[in-house]
Amino acid sequence: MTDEDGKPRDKLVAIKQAWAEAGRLLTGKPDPARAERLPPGQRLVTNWPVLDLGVQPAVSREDWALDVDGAVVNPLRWTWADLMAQPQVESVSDIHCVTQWSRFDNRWSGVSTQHLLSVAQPLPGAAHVVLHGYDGYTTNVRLDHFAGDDCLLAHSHDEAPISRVHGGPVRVIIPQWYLWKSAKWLKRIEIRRDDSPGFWEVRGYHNEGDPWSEQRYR
Ligand SMILES: Nc1nc2c(c(=O)[nH]1)N[C@H]1C(S)=C(S)[C@@H](COP(=O)(O)O)O[C@H]1N2
Ligand SMILES: [Mo]
Repeated sequence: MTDEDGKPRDKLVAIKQAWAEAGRLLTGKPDPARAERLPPGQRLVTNWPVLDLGVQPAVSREDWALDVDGAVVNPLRWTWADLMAQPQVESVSDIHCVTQWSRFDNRWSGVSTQHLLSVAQPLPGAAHVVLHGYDGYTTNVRLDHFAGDDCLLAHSHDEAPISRVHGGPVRVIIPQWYLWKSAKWLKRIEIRRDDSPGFWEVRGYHNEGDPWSEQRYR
């Protein structure tokens, strides 16, 4: 394939190839509801769009700290060194953004939310989480969803430090939901008994955000 200039349309080819590879997984997925790897209404991209509120805080590793507070036995503050001293995990997952792009096979490394919760120890009755970014962004997620197997506090993407525009030094990754739940520039994790809708959730977005059932808007 060529464009008007007669050059190969590398990008289009790569996208189509990725589509074909996704199709190849049709028989490999145990869950018939997940036979398609691309959720309804999504299109596959091979770049990585940047979305935020227009503020991209510059937080160095030295200045970064994470507070975990609220309904926990052990409120804590982790510096960068503290985070790196925790057990590290890797997890590969797909990104689905509510603005209709999806990106396959993102390799994240960092600390699992399950480990974080084992240290902080939510109190009986704790059921909700609010994630706070250095830019003032917030998003809410149910505690049991936040504790999903593939959820993590990520510092690296495809073996490189997460860049500032994508939420470095540390962002949350919750693969199960649309990407707006994956707070960038993570500053604070607030564990709560009651729910408290975040920035987009109070502006008409769904309280959960399952891409497979298109939980885009409330
Ligand atoms: N702190 C913070 N986290 C955020 C946002 C934001 O504005 N601030 N935007 C959310 C939205 S709406 C999306 S789609 C994703 C975009 O992540 P990306 O820029 O790495 O693609 O980040 C989410 N996390
Ligand atoms: Mo978004």
